[in-house]
Amino acid sequence: MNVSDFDLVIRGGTVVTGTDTFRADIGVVGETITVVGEALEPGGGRIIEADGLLVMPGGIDSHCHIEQLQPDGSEYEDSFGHASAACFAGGTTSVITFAAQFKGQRLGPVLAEYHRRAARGMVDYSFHQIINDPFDAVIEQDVPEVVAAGIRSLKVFLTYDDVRLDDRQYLRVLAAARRAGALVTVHAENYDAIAWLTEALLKAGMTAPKYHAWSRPTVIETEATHRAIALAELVDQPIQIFHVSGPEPAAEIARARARGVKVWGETCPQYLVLSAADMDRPGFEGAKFICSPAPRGPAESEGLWDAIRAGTIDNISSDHSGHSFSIPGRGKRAHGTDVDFTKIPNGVPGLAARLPIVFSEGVSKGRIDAQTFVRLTASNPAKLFGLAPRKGTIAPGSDADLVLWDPAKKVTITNRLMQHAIDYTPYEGLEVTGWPVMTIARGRVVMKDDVVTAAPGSARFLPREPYAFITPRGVFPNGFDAAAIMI
Ligand code: DUC
Ligand code: ZN
Ligand code: ZN
Repeated sequence: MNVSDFDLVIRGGTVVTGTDTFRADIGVVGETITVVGEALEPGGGRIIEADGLLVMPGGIDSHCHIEQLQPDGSEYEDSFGHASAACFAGGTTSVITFAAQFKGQRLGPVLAEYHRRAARGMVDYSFHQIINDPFDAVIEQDVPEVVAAGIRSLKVFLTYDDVRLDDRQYLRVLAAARRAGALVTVHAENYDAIAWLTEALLKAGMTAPKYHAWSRPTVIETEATHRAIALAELVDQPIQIFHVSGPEPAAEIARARARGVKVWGETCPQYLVLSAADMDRPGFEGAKFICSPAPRGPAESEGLWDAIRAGTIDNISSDHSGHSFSIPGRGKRAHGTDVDFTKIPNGVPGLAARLPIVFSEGVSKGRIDAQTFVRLTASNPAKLFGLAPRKGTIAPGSDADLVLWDPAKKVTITNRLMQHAIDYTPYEGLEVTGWPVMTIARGRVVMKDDVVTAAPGSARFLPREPYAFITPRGVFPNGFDAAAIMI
């Protein structure tokens, strides 16, 4: 019997971390786990009985768009408050979202604005700094300053009008990241190929939502993935490829990793359970499923599970994008419904659905074990983005971010359960086995039985210190470090 002044003891659960599964009690003082042991007694604090439940680290969603401004002046519709509720509903306790630079902007004021927004929420947060315009002052002054302020990841788009970088600009960002000590995350699709195919589709009158997938087949993602990795290899700069949609782009990552390149791959639930056929639903319904890369099909989803088991894909984020469906003039209907697929905003909401879908499709269906689930959804993103060991594990000294999980509970996903501000979920009607019954964020119970209780403004910024995981290898194709010379 270990009697102590715990504020909270979680008793009798099966603790699952990224490396171990064992029965233990967890003692929490304030916001922090202090003991993982046996027969803990709180000595006056609260006891939560977790018999029959899995006790796992709170999820980390390292790719989600929240209150993010768009080049056309619109905004992703979920506020940080609503997004926080959705996170807690689905067992997620930390997010890495985005601070988006547009043409001509310096990074300091951009980052300050996103800090103001995120601080109003409840979920702990960091940002990837999006670089859309790598002009001299941004590269020379702003990137080092932003990274020193704890934002240790940059994000670039290789496609999309107004935000995409050409190869020369991408090289410049890679080199700046290398000098500053940051990871680069990449949206990898071929801009010119998409533009060319899109023009042809529109000329042929092929304008319905399903042709979104035709405008960006896998090969244009595979090519851009290859190129993103090759240029990162040239600079010797670690990168993560966002939202890998199938085994072919994943194979590019696997080949590079096999020769030692520091490249990591992420996928999202939409590539595991949705398909191009969803964009062919009647009328405007297909718009609900438009996202980029486009969902492929069951064979590609199975191929992604192979890549997950092989370790090529080691992180599953939501790519949560809040575009409402039914409100005229907003979200998916921003330009009306009688429009070609290029006028429909990209992205699907998924903060709350992420963990249940990955657990159900992965663990409950026998594709992965529970430890792999924890690695994919919490401990790997924590390591890759410099949040470990504070986040992503269950150990003395770590934040008391926990999700209590009923592995047998069967739930049919509905939009009401998602608790975001968006009026639909692309996963409506999906049956899952395994569901979060309680979420604890820094020692506070923030969700119990689908009821979220957390105070607006209780979010905390997670500054990220330099960390060894993303140290470049010091290997250049011909031994010449161009990044040290080219500003
Ligand atoms: N694709 C992105 O690259 N960003 C947000 C939404 C999407 O589908
Ligand atoms: Zn993207
Ligand atoms: Zn995204």
